[in-house]
Amino acid sequence: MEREEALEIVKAHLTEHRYTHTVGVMETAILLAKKYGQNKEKAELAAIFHDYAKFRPKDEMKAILLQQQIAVDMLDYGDELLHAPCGAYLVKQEVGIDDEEVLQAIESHTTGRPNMTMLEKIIFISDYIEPNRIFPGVEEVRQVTFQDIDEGILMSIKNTVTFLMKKNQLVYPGTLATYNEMVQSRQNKRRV
Ligand code: DGI
Ligand code: FE
Ligand code: FE
Repeated sequence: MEREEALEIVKAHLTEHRYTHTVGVMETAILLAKKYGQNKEKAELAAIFHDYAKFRPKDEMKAILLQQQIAVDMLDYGDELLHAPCGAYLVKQEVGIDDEEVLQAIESHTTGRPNMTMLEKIIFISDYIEPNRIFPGVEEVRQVTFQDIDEGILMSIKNTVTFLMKKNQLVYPGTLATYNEMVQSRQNKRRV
């Protein structure tokens, strides 16, 4: 699918603000795909559709996850998580995207998952550092990500978990599983 067609499809599902964010994620994901030797078209497609389900009614998303038995463990950890697995399901059903690597990157874009592919890592961190994101510390994560993507992802997870804890919000265990696996793989790399 061409970029313009994909953008036009997703635009109808998003607010102006969220569309601007999506274009930022797309541009960042393409830069990171170049930097880390990944397929630019896949990165572009996953980025464009990563927040496809962001504005679906929560009840509709919960019903889909239960019916399809996808990511049901997320249902107890807050509605913000649901658009990621739901988005992967809906872009397959409604848009006809069937590239499993692309769908996986959409599915894991909010919480990550252990042993992410490089494409998943690129979408996960592009969502966090795209140019329209402005919060304390984001510039440092941007710089680090272009040196060492794993380090950038670890920084972003630490920030997110700290942010959730400060607000007494639940932390999805899968987010911590992502964190733990990345720390372990970094330790293993250093031991070699
Ligand atoms: O969809 P975006 O806003 O672009 O970004 P996102 O898909 O990373 O979603 C961010 C939201 O998800 C934000 O409100 C915090 C929430 N979130 C991220 N990780 C976790 C989480 N919420 C819970 N409960 N647990 C998590 O581990
Ligand atoms: Fe999202
Ligand atoms: Fe996003």
